[in-house]
Amino acid sequence: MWSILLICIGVSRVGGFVGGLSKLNPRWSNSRIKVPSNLCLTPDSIPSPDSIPSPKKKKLQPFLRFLEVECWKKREFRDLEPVLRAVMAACQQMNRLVQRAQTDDLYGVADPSGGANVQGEVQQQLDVLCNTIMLQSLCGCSDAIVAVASEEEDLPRNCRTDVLKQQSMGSTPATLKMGQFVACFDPLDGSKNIDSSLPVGTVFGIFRVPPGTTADASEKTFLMRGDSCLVAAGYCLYSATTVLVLTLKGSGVHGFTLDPDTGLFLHTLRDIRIPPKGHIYSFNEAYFHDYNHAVQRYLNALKSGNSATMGKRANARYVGALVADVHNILINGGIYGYPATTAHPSGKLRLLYESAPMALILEQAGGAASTGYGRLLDVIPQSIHQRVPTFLGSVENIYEIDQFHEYYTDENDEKTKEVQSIDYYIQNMA
Ligand code: AFP
Repeated sequence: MWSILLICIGVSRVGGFVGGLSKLNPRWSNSRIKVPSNLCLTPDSIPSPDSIPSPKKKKLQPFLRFLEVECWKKREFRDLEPVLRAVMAACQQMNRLVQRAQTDDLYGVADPSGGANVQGEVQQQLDVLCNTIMLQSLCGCSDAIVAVASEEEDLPRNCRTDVLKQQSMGSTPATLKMGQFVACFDPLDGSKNIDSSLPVGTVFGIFRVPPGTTADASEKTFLMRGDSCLVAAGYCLYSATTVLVLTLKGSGVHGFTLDPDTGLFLHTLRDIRIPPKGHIYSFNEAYFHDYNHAVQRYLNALKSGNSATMGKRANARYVGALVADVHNILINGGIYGYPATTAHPSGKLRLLYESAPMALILEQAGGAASTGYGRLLDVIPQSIHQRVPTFLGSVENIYEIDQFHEYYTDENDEKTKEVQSIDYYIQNMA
């Protein structure tokens, strides 16, 4: 009884608040979503979902139509159209899995006896499920992708003979078109976040083997420089909304939000351009004392208001899932960093299926990606699971972190260069 009374009082206050707002702003009184006059809910008075007016839908282009047009415009992407369609369908499936993880008891470790992936990280049930979905979607729809490498797999896998388990055809008949692409992916990045209902994501990159090279599932095939060979990259963020972000090199970066009513990915973010500088920094500061002096100095500059790009407005954000943190930076500007630490001298992020795809997306959106010592997409991988120190973000923020690396070394915490000191830079960059 008391609780019903309290709810009524609370609701009448909310009603009063909304009423007050409508006086301030006529949009509230004209809103299509009316606040019911009797909000003191009893089971009988709860409106059925059908009686709640649905907001007007925007006219947005579906992902598949966008893809059709883009792949028609650029011949070099035509073979990728079925692949990217399948990736979109995979994202829809994985989104459902993520949403159902807790109710359907899908979360938790895959192998309670301690099974870890090749990185030594404990695999979650969802990692394994999403890995299978991505393998099938990249390999199952066409011959374009010859082989795939995943965070969850020790070695690359041949699409035809290993993933689809088709008979090896021996020497390839002349009529059979051989694919020119290989794909790398992290099926469920940040999967530890699932337990606490925080965002997670999927990252993928598609590489075209250089002319004259035959793609196969050998590790050697995958050791390509991102700058010349990474032709498409994307991620899907499962968060407050589910967003698929895609770049086909040279065609900009586009975002598609999953419409929960229709199940379609719709073109909500057209030609995303990252601001030239931003005020958000996204680092795991718990490792501060394990970072090199350049990064420590940089973080101190941000916090003390001495950053050329952020001034006194630096703002920290860290979710602990690369996709979520980088998406935030892509939309609002700033810098994401996973630097080298004493425990991980090359950082934690994997070049081929985390850092390089994100670097391509950032660059195509007008941003930058660096290792602190040079452009990230120039790094030539030595192994498929290679890690790399990673800084992604707005051009000016990335330039600034690179400057700190140039001026401060670990051996000598003093400036190593006298010309253009960091103070000079701070004065001249703004
Ligand atoms: P998991 O996929 O193992 O959860 O790792 C996620 C991740 O690779 C990346 O998404 C995060 O940015 C980063 O690790 C977080 O690592 P820290 O917990 O060390 O900050």
